[in-house]
Amino acid sequence: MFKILKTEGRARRGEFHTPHGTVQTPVFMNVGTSAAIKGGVSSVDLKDLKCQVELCNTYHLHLRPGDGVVAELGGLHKFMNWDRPILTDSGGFQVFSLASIRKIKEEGVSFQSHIDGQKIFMGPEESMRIQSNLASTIAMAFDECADSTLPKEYFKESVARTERWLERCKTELARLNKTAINKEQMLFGINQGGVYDDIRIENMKKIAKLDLPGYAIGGLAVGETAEEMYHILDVTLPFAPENKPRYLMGVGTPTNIIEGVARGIDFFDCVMPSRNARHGHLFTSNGIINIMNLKYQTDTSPIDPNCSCPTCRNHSRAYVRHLLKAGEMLGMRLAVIHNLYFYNQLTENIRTALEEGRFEEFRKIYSPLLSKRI
Ligand code: PRF
Ligand code: ZN
Repeated sequence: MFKILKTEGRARRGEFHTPHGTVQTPVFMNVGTSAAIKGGVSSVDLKDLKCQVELCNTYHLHLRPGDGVVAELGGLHKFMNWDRPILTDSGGFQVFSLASIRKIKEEGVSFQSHIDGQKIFMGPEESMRIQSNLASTIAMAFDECADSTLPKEYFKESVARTERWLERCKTELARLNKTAINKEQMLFGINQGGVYDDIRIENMKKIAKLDLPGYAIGGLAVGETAEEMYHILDVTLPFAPENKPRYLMGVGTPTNIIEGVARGIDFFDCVMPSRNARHGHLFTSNGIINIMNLKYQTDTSPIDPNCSCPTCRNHSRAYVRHLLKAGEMLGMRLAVIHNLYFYNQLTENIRTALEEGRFEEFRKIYSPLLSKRI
């Protein structure tokens, strides 16, 4: 299902074949938490933004509108009118970051909804049932993304439990797939272990044996330094199956993406392009600009003269700045469109560089440049 077309050092240029079409990797997945990209960007817009995969969240869609409702409507693809691959995150991370947690037990996690406070229980089986109802292309394993400042003893216990949860996810999804909307739904495992090399490596060795269609690295970009994150990738990825895609969850800046690719990562996702856009932080080929800055008030040039996105093709910095300042919905939409296009274009440029054997050269120029505030 995953075909590596070319490599350069540890970096890979690949193709991931799914029932919803082929994904060209390295790829950036666009985050549509509640089946919507924040900033008023529709699934129709996403095609103009070169988006290949949309990511949705189990936790949010379970609370609203309810995965039963989505199943009744034929699954997420029909619901959103998006025919390309969809990846659903398992709820693990969102439960730990958004809900107020009551208790983590062997069976799963009890917590209170961040919307109305109702008491909910989610474990591996519940997460798989919800994701099966959502009928995404790729379901993520139910994991615990523990706080990286917790002691090693805690991680040992937590990772062992997440390993047992992964086996339960695999069993439950295989059972559900027999009668599901999407009978070919895939399960990706998630590596955890904080910043502890030995826990990360042992965990990766163990989960690699389950022969899943893909593997994610979770629990990073949660407060550790970029150097610590790169180090974990350096030591852990050699134990991930070579012929399966690797996904670095919730990462990151353009620099993090280039450095992740250099270490063998194939999939990325991050809220950064949409979140930053809403605050006027816009990515360009020279670094990050703050469009709210007074110097852009009468600037008639596009956000990035090298960008071919619908915003840059049609509107000036001065106009986008005015809209954001005035709190117009359109400002947010135009800014998000630009930033998402930038991320999708970045990964396309990385793919081209890999194809042409000049990724290291690309990395040298752009890794220090693209995440700098200018
Ligand atoms: N686990 C899951 N989703 C995630 C993460 C994780 O560790 C992260 C960590 N950066 C982002 N999204 N299930
Ligand atoms: Zn643009």
